[in-house]
Amino acid sequence: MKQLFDVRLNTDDRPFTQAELVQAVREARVLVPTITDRIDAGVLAQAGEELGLIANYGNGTDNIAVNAAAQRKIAVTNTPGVLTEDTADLTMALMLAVPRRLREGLAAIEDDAFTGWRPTWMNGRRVSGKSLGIVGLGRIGSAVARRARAFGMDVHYHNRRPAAPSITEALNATYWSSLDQMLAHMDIVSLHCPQTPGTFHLLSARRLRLMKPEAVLINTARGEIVDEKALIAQLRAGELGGVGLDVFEHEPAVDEDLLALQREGKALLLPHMGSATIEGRLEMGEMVTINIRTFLDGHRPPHLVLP
Ligand code: 8YV
Repeated sequence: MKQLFDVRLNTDDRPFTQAELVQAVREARVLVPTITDRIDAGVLAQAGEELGLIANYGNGTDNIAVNAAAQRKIAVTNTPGVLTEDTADLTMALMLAVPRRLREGLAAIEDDAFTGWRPTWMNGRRVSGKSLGIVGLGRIGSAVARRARAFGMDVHYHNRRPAAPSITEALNATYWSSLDQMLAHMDIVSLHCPQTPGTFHLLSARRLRLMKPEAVLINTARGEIVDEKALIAQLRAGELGGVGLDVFEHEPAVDEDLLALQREGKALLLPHMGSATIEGRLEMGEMVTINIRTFLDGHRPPHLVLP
């Protein structure tokens, strides 16, 4: 970017304050935020005449008021595709680690508590032969489904509309038009929908209670999709088998109760690292650069996000 544009970089590896963001949108022609930068309608209202593009370094654009940007004729782009496989890999890691009690196993080694093999020692739950319910069979959901098939799981999914047969046939995926019905029948549920006003607390207290008591929930999408307090209550009551979370409702804050549940082996928590690979970050940067270059050259950027 330094070679191509006149850039001002945030080199501190800490998010801008809202005041610093306002300063940036007043002066810049292109803004490159990450998920930690909240470009809300208030920030956009203070944007200078020059600001024409918000080139998000990330796939999800829930950190940006896309409608407000469109009203001000500011284009928004994202980085789809390049973090799909990495996020699916990390989802799979959680999907194996939670039922097979990886964290407890590690803790046993670290605490010098391994005194010898026992037939009842560290018994978890098998994943092969189990039904996996994917909420949101998009790019990442499909990549998770492909992996899950290789691990012998039966793939089910809920979308607002059935996905194309070209996607679902190879996965042998069963469509559930009712999320409630699907939740009630799954052994493992994995969330892959975007965060929108419509998916806020999609997994509400009522829906969480529909899940089987031994079921496992995996969330590598967005924390706000799950009612975290209700999830904690459900786990506490022993009415859910376990949870693997890479995202949190009040990120970066991690609820104390979740940490306690992790110590008890009912939760496995990671710090939003689903897409964190060197390769992925470089490809995201290249995609951002292409979006900016095309925009500045007067073309339609390839990864426009529509309101
Ligand atoms: C990104 C993500 O790294 O792209 C997304 O939607 O959730 C992350 O994995 C982050 O958004 C960077 O801005």
